Amino acid sequence: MLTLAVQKSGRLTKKTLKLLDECDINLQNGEKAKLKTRADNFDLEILFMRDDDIPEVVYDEIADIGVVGENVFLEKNRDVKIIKKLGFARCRLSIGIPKDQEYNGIQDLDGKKIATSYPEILKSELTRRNINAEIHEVSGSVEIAPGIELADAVFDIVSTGSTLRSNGLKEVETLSRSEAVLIGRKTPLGKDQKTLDELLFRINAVMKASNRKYILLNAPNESIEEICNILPGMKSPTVMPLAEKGWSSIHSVISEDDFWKNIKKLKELGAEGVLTFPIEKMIL
Ligand code: PRT
Ligand code: ZN
Repeated sequence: MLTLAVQKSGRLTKKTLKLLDECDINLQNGEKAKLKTRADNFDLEILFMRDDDIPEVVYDEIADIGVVGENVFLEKNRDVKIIKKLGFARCRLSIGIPKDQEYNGIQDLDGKKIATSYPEILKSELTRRNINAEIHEVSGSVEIAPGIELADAVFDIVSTGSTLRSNGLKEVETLSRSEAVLIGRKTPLGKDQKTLDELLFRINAVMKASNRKYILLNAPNESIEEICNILPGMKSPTVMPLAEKGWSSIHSVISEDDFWKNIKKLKELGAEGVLTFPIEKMIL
């Protein structure tokens, strides 16, 4: 059976379980499962644990695959591989300094003391940029370090920036970015490889569909060609005559971005009764 390690309780948990649900994989006990659970309808076992332990258990072959932030994958530096980027839990890893302090560029960090929970990532990013700074490892509450004179700067995960701001810091440099990734061991999976391939096929179908909508509208026949150019769909749009003469119904697939970019133009072309629906899965 394929074994997947999932964060027990944190920023990755809900979205990982939602992704499995969208792949139509039903877990016994669902979100109430504590340490481990199995899928009812898929050859998959789930182990719940702290995200920091996931690269290690995948390396040790206790789990075959796992979901972690790319930052944890990089920091733990275990001999495991990224199988797929999953597109959620996006964040950046940035340098923050006291907000009143002047900053003219990365060379200002030379000789400074930087507090972080990600010393390995910071070390490699600074080396890559030829900066020599002292790295001070802390396990949590990184942002308070400059305030208590433990460090001159911090290197931490930033999403909205509000944690930095509320600690009197400003974000001055992004050194790395992260999103949730599916990791796996490098050694062969044997017969479980087939299950992983099936899981990846489903994940791809769900991810492709995730920012797309099914769009349906009515249009005067003379606009069909121009509207079809705006809505190319997967192969080409479906065009069906309406009961009312001179009008057709057009069905297609559109990204959320393109929908908002083009809706005014579609209206100008005479489109009426525009409806959009979420798409669950998309296989090209
Ligand atoms: O308990 P366990 O060890 O399993 O969890 P954890 O506390 O180590 O991790 P968790 O659940 O906080 O985050 C899991 C993963 O989510 C991280 O490894 C990142 O890959 C990703 N992620 C995405 C984030 C954030 N966004 C995020 N904003 N992880 C942490 N933060 C924290 C950050 O540390 C800082 O304190 O949020 C604060 C910054 O947020 P803003 O919005 O104020 O800028
Ligand atoms: Zn953690």
